Amino acid sequence: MIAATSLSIQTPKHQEAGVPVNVQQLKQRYQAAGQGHLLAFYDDLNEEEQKKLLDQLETLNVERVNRIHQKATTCPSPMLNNQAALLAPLPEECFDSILEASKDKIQEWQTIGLNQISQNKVAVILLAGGQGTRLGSSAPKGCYDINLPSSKSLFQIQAERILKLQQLAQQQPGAVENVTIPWYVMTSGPTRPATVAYFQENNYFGLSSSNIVFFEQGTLPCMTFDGKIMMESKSKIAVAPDGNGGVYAALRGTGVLSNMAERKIEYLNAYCVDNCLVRVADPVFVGYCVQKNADCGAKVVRKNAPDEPVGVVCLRNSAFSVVEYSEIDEDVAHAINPKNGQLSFGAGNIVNHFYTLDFLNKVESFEGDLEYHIARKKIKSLDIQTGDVITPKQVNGMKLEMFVFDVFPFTERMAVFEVERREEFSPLKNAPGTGQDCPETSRRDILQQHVRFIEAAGGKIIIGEDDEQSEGAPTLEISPLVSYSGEGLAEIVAGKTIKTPLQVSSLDELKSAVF
Ligand code: UD2
Repeated sequence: MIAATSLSIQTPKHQEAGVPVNVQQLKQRYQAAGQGHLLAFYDDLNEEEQKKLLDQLETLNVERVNRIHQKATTCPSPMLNNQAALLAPLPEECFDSILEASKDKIQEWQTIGLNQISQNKVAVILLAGGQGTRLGSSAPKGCYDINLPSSKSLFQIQAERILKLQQLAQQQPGAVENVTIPWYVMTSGPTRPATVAYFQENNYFGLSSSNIVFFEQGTLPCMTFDGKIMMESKSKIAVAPDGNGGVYAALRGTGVLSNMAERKIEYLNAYCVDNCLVRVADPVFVGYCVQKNADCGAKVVRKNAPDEPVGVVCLRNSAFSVVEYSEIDEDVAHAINPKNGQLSFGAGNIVNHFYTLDFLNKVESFEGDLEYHIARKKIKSLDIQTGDVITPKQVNGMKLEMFVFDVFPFTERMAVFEVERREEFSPLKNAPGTGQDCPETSRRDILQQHVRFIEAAGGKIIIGEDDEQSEGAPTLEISPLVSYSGEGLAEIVAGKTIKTPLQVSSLDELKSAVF
């Protein structure tokens, strides 16, 4: 088994050359940058700790960090100015909705997408660097078992959807010999080891490991509100992943963009790891964006409440933007369109984006204009006065992060595609038992979808007396290896009946289950 490729941000030249760091120069540089406190305990450290700290300080661009902090904490740039006056809902003509599209139109988009996949022009970027803090799990979110009858994790479900989609595209007329959808998995420092190990332990879920590339996003120092870089210990700067918007620098810095170019990839689908219903590399979405000649695309669902924790896709200063739920003004979130009584700002972002590779290559040219968002956090850190590590009870600092959708104002042709919530969006954000966006709602939404798959294919469901129907959903699980989005079932189930509980892992199993 060829190991999957693992790409990391290239280390600075001097470290490769083993050139010793000039401590005095470094001290002067950090004092000049107002961050001299980072070396306050240098003389207390042993040799190994001193080297670890110096490597961090040498690698860190402290002047850039100061600029970022300065920019993020002074008057917000227009890009982050969420004043209602600057915002406008998406004009009707700016997006299409699968809810209003004809079957023929959807079929047309799907065929365009499947054709692109059949020519090996489509790849996937999985944003998997987030830590499942709210979920209460220390493992990477993709490893999470939402308690399906199969006990499949989110990573496995997504891998099997890729496998099935490769097979569907392989059947397209003129398909290349070995249709593959390369899977670029972005991790952060904290999620990388466990993610790579999980894929290896599971033999890449049946995918060819040569088409799986792990790459790591960057980090940024945690900072106090007055701009001091925080320390985790006397020899270590406190850092945090730089947000899912770190994907662009990571794609470039780790060589992933070159890897995509070598594979002649033209279109990318980037998605959020924690959405159990995600249609990975969705041919309908890809086809829609390709037909619109879009350079960027975003899937949205209708917000179900003003305070739903999703960003809203809208116009800010007449440019496509997303206003994050943590930054939206109350009056904007609650604004109602008098024409239809719906939320004016109701296009909910679901972190499912389309890009052309050309556009991703252009991001570097405007990257300096991208903003950092401030997340106010309680950060375990070193008290510089006493040298003790403190676990704060109050918010005591900030993490600076970039948001993946902050490139949208720079697009030339943005496509926004509304999809059906119950078919495509059920995020896993909260711990078990919370009742919303939690493992139970994820399980319920997948099982209810599989019941709809069978009924749409002309089958009938009988709920068996021993089906506990937890979360109110009949226990019917259909593996993605059997069907990607409900296709290919009619010839087996039309006019037939299925009794739950049932877990279907192959078409043969489905054939033997119907009566
Ligand atoms: C995200 C969206 C929000 C809405 C919501 C729906 C952003 C910035 N916000 O909010 O608009 O769509 O999801 O579920 O996208 N991630 C990384 N590296 C990081 C941080 C996050 O890869 O440093 C990944 C994370 O693994 C996940 C995705 O980005 O796949 C979204 O991250 P989140 O779940 O922390 O974002 P959330 O729920 O605050």
